[in-house]
Amino acid sequence: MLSDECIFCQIIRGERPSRKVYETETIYAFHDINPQAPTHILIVPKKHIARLADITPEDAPLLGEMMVAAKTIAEQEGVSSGFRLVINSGREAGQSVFHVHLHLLGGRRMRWPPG
Ligand code: DGP
Repeated sequence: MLSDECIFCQIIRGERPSRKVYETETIYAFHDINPQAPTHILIVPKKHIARLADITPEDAPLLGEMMVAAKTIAEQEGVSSGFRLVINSGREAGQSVFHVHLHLLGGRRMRWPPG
């Protein structure tokens, strides 16, 4: 299910440009427009789910596929020796686009706590 107004759904449908790095039947991944690291990729399920807080047990395989995609993309982008995955769920956590997405960050030293 794709949502008309959602910008990530528009990217998935090809109605908004993106720099795609990976695509399967269920997942689409592209460069973040506002990169926070030398490598910053967004891994997005094609199914429209607003927040991680809205997933159901039926979504478990899809979330697993996102993790496998992250590993594959990290290798493809040359950052498999060290990368970070982030999901912001809810405005308080910093989520600004309400379509679940996994941030893949790499290419620089990461700090902890993330802030
Ligand atoms: P979050 O704050 O976790 O919801 O992350 C949303 C990310 O999406 C943010 O890092 C910027 C990125 N973003 C927003 N609009 C676009 C867009 O139109 N194209 C691309 N490539 N990235 C976008």
